[in-house]
Amino acid sequence: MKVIVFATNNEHKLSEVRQILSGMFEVKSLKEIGCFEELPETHETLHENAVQKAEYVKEHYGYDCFADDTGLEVATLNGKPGVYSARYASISEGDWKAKDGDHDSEQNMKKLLHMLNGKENRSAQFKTVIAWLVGNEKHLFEGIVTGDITKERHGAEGFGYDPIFQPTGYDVTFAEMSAEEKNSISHRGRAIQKLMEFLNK
Ligand code: ITT
Repeated sequence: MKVIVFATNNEHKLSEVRQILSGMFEVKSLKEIGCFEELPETHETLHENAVQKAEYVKEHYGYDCFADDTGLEVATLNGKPGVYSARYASISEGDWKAKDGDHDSEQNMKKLLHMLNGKENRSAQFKTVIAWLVGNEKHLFEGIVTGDITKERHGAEGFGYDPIFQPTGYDVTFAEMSAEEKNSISHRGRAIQKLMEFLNK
């Protein structure tokens, strides 16, 4: 089986992507190649950040690899938190006072529910951009799923903002779905689907 490195420090993403690509690729984690550092993610777009993470691993560790950058874009907040989704709660805004630390999903959801308090329009979309760096080639794949931000958390599956994201056409959140069900319709699942169509050409 072909070996590919997934340039992520997010264990949840790793297990989702391993499940989707199982039987096709052996997906190695950063730990498995001896990379224990935070990857740089300094740009203003998902595309640039995905490329930056994958290029960093390819340049420093020499493996073919891919990276995923994901954002939750909320219509009434002009697309925020978007590229800042991982550290949304650590940004002061309106009467929200910054909390310490990145990647605190509980605080990130708390802030988002706070920012949407009293708003009628709760529509949002998850967007994933995958940067695929193999040999000398670089390819980008994008996946989107639309939905609504619920008023309260529901469910315990998944990760990140899943307990407050209800995809269009469903009456449950991502956190109330099995991993397989989420993968079959999610932003990440769709981006990987496009990647697989490309690979099968
Ligand atoms: P890497 O950069 O190491 O891949 P990360 O967790 O920093 O991991 P992102 O910057 O892409 O990844 O993620 C942005 C935020 O969006 C982060 O807080 C995640 O928890 C959240 N997120 C990403 N994918 C998600 C999903 O499928 N469901 C819910 N939340 C998600």
